[in-house]
Amino acid sequence: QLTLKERLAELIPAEIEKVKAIRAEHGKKAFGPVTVDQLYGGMRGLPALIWDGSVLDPEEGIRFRGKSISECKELLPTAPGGSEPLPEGLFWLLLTGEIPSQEQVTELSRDWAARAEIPDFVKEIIDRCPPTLHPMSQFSLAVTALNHDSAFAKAYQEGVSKKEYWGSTFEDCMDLIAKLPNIAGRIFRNVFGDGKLPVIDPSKDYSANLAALLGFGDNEAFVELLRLYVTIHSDHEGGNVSAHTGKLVGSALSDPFLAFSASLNGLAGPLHGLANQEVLLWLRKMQDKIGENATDEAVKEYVWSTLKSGQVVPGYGHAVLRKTDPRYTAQREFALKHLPDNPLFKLVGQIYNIVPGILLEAGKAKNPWPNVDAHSGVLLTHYGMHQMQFYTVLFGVSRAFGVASQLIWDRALGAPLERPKSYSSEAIQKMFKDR
Ligand code: NMX
Ligand code: MLT
Repeated sequence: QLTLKERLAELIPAEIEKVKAIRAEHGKKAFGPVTVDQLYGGMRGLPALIWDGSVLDPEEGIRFRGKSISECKELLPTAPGGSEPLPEGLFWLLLTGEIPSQEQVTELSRDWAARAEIPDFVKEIIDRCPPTLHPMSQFSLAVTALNHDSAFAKAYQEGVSKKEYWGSTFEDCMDLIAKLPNIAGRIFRNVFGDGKLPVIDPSKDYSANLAALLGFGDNEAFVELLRLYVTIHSDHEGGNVSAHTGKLVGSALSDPFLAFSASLNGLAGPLHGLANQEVLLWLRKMQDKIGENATDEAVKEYVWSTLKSGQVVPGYGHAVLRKTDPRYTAQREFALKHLPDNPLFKLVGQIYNIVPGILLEAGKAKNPWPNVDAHSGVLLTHYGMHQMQFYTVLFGVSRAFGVASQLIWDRALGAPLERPKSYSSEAIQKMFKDR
């Protein structure tokens, strides 16, 4: 059985030829006009990036290498006795477009466990952060510091040929993913707990080790949740803030640690990954204000008060999606199976029946339906992870899978420095003066 790196090495030459052929045949063809509104409007819908791991359809949601979440759940290997997909398999799929065997996935778990240790100075950096520093800032600091041992940065300094960039990028990406559980576990322990951290167990899969480092190793349902969580949060095509940032920074040949720490800084924003923290805070505030088991009328009033005070309803809306996020649905299915009577889960369901109507009536949001963040916190808190400020760290661990996959392909395909053109408002006025 081939290792992931061996399989990639086989796939790369044909992919380089494929891209050459696409460019030769279609390189000068236009997607259509670019409007001034797109420049002012956050580039919505602007075709600007190549991203192979996943594509997002506004109606249907995400497909990883052409496979929907349900198909991934059906096809990807699971843990013995488990039913959720192993993120190891998803990583293989993102990189190769192929479904790995059980042995290949087990080998990946072992490889990541072997690479999991973090340098002492990185431990010290995390330990010296005040517990009041947001876990996402600590996360980003630690990932940046991993650049100390970057194989790509070293190879580049030694004058490696462009054709060989992908090999050391692959090693860095594997190291990056492998070290995230130890970083996340250390931040969690320092900020919210105490005691010793367990060591990574090479006989366990990635999510089982991550759960153990967070203090939930004995809870098999939580481990299953993490398998699903990491899988569905891994990738959401290339234009979202964290993915695009990682690709952009990587295009300067900054190594994967520098590129991914930049992704994390984007993910830490409340309109992006921090929304999972914001959702739970909002739900708790709602319960404080109107009590548990509140009537629909009271919930409606609370939602309106959020909007009227100029805030967004966290967990609702999306820049691309125009229907309920299938990642929300996947988490709902998990909840129906494992925690159907949880009061907060019931509240999330109640809100689902109320918020879209209100957002439509308010008339601004283009998509009134829930996104992934509307559901994730409820599942985590059900199992005892009440520390909302940590939630986005778990999103970050997951997002590394998608960003890393594309960084490897970008270096394999010789993706150039990203450098789009910007315009001043004055230049736009001049340009369209008589048109
Ligand atoms: N609550 C209130 N207003 C909203 C919401 C919402 N959930 N969603 C969109 N709007 C408003 C938006 O603020 C904008 O207002 P204005 O014209 O005053 O600037 C207007 O509706 C049009 O926005 P859209 O074009 O629908 O959305 P856009 O593509 O600009 O932004 C989000 C997408 C996701 C940033 C936006 O829907 C939002 O702020 N949602 C709440 C935060 C959230 O859940 N973010 C997580 C997204 C998923 N993730 O993990 O990254
Ligand atoms: C994501 O997973 O990155 C979010 O849904 C945001 C996006 O796709 O823009």
